Amino acid sequence: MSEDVSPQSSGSTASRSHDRSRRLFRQAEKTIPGGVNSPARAFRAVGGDPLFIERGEGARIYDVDGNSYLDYVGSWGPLILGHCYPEITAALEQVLKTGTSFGAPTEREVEMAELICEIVPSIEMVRLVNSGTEATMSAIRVARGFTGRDLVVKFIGCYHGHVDSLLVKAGSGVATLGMSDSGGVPASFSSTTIPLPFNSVEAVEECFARYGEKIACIIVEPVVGNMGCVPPAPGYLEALREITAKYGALLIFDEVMTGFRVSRGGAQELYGVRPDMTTFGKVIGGGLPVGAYGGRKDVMSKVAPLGPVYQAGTLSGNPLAVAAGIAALKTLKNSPDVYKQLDQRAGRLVEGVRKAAADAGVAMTINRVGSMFTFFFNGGPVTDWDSSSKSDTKRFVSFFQGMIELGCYLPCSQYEAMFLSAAHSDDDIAETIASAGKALGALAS
Ligand code: KE4
Repeated sequence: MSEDVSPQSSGSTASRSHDRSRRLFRQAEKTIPGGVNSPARAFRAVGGDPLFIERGEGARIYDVDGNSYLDYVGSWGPLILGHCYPEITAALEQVLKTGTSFGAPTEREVEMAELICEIVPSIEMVRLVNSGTEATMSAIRVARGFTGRDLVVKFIGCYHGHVDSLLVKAGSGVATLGMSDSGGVPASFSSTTIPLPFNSVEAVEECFARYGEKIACIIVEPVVGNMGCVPPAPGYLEALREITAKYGALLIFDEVMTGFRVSRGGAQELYGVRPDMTTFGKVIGGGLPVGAYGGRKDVMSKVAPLGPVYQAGTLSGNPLAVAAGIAALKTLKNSPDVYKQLDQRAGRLVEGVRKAAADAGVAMTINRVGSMFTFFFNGGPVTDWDSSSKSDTKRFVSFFQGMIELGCYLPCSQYEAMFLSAAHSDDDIAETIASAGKALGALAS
């Protein structure tokens, strides 16, 4: 066996061996690009090798070396009820006996669609897909089909999945037609995307004054999770609603992360702003691959086979994933206090860490909406990509590695949201605050 060279073996995690993870990662790198099936997991931003996870239970995950962690990633948001939630597991066991996919309509898909329409009033019709990316890709296609316009407005630092035209990094400032962040995306694909700074009403007004009649839609994370957690400024979402209506563009809320997360009805319920379309993912699959897009009936009537906008998927609405999603949504619908409890517990956790950072003399800004939050190593405020990107990522890395050593699994990037689940107990929160105190103390020393 080759000598163990990963930083984690250099004593930084003396009491925690990661040998099996490291070996598996070296093996994975031979056949999987970067050794991971999604770049976000690669630990590139935090150093060392990614941990290979063997199992999860409630609020905890266990890596292949037998180490236990309190999980604040929750599969990047889906596991709001925690790992191996009994009702979801039971629903899956039932489906396994009757067949996992038919490529034909099933009763469960009707139940799922009716649940989403019931819980999120702006959704009059909804189409199930297999990921958040498929949902956002389809939603902007429908917006273009409905309006007959080409331009799409997105916001710098927002991520809507790996849709060619949405992988765009703007020039700063005034609305310009940006070049793509990703290789392999022709300039012509991203030339119809206008990236603007988040939380600037003025930038949106200027953009619409210039391009308004050609803009099909705005797509926005109503609470941004993908530059770290950044809430909308007071009145911002209302302004987006007003401006899009004024110019006949559609307002798309990308609630893949916030849907059924920041409240039962998502960010649109929390802030009282009704979009024309909404995209979902993560929580609605209960840990299995489910995405969805939906909204106004007149808009969704453009979707084939009803209308001219084509979108399809072999496994869309498959019984296995939909059964997990229904179990998750029914649990959330029938648990009157679940969101209040999530909010209170996350509030306690954040206040404890805020105090620990102050005690350690470490500059930290914490943004939180419900049970999604981010610890920014930043004097703050953090209100957009420009401020978020000024965070001290070196300090984040040290904090991240320290928390791993202490048994807390955080997102491996300063620019991601953390998530609390309903399975995290008061003791788990107390343990996390104590661990954060130690990790922050080590930073300051
Ligand atoms: P998926 O295609 O990954 O299911 O969803 C794409 C997507 C769309 N919209 C929002 C607001 C999202 O946050 C995402 C995906 N989120 C990332 C983490 N921030 C997924 C993790 C990953 O890429 O591995």
